Amino acid sequence: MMAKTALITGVTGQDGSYLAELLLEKGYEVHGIKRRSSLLNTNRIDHIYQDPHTENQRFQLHYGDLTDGTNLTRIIQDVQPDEIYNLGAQSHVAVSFEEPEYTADVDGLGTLRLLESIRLLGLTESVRFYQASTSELYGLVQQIPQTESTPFYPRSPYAVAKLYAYWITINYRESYGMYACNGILFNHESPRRGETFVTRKITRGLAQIALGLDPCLYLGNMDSLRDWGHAKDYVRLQWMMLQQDVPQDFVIATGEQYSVRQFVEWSAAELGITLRFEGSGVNEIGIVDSVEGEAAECLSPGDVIVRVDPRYFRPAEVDSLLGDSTKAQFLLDWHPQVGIREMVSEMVHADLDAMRRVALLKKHGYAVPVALES
Ligand code: NDP
Ligand code: GDR
Repeated sequence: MMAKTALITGVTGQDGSYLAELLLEKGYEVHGIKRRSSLLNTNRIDHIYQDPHTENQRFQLHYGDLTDGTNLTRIIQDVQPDEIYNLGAQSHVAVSFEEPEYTADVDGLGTLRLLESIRLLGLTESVRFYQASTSELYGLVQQIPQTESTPFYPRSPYAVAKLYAYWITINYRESYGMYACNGILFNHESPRRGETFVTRKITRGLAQIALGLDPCLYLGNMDSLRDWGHAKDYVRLQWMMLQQDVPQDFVIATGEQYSVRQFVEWSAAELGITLRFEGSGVNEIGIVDSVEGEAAECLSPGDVIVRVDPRYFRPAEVDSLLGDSTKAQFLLDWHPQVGIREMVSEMVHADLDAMRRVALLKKHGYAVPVALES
């Protein structure tokens, strides 16, 4: 059997990096699209980078952008992929309120550009297409838990753009018989999660506090409820979805829901800190109740280490998401393997290790890049 070829947009992101690893393990030739940036932006995939001068190179990067249709067409023509995973996006919900037009262009029209390139190149019968759809489509939730048939009610420019991408994917499937499908993925996290998403902001922020690098973590809506899974489990499903006889859309979730506050408590506990929350809304604070281990060198009972800052509130919030992935479990035999407490522990300890290195550099008088410190 010839090795398959995959093209991944968003290969430098959290999911793209795990998916590239998975496909390489499966023997694929993997091509990724990365954006040009003034500084290197490949740290999540540096460990699988292959020098272009090596023989039988199986991992290759191409400069590109989802806003540039001719570039996408050229890359698809050159690569002739069997599978395309469209993971690239302006993926931050809060940022989409600040950059709504750009978000629509990348997340909505970017998907159309890929599908249209496939069609114009005459590849509709040979290419399988995965679209990274999202639980944000449900927005103002109308049914709990959410399944493939729950009505959508997007609540942000990001979600509205992703709604267009969801439907244009189905439209190309129905109009041109393409193998194209949507994974409606609920929040998934990992040590590679972007630093400004709430889980990583919490694990990183608390690790800094535990080592005395920062006094306080500022958060937005503490009552928000999410269904958090592990990114590794979710990229496995992305691949499985393209290996079926018939293209279909699937919800991917754990079926468990917790608040942002609970995530903070569990993360603190991993660091030996027991937190007590007082007040509500903008006045809520997290106070150290007791502390043991390494964190006790920098913290004492009574210290306020979590505060709410309204600047992190969103113009319209998605208060509660809880997915039902029965269809994926039944038809694909997909089951999440990493539980939430295990994931919290993995993320906290990865950030603690990174922050210990920062603390060591500082202690010996070396300058620490702001990106590491803040
Ligand atoms: P990340 O934000 O970690 O990665 C996004 C990727 O898209 C990065 O590689 C980024 O490049 C790239 N990108 C951004 N803008 C463009 C552009 N204009 N052209 C080309 N590439 C671009 O997201 P995740 O890995 O977490 O998510 C992957 C996909 O899944 C996204 O589409 C996201 O919206 C969706 N999703 C994610 C969920 C989650 O919980 N993680 C849940 C449901 C859906 P760069 O590195 O240069 O910034
Ligand atoms: P989300 O993830 O918006 O669900 O989108 P995020 O982690 O940003 O927010 C989750 C919830 O936490 C609340 N929150 C905060 N969020 C951030 N970022 N920063 C804070 O300080 C903070 N305090 C509270 C938010 O209000 C929200 O309710 C993610 C992205 O990966 C999307 O691309 C993806 O489609 C969805 O998950 C499913």
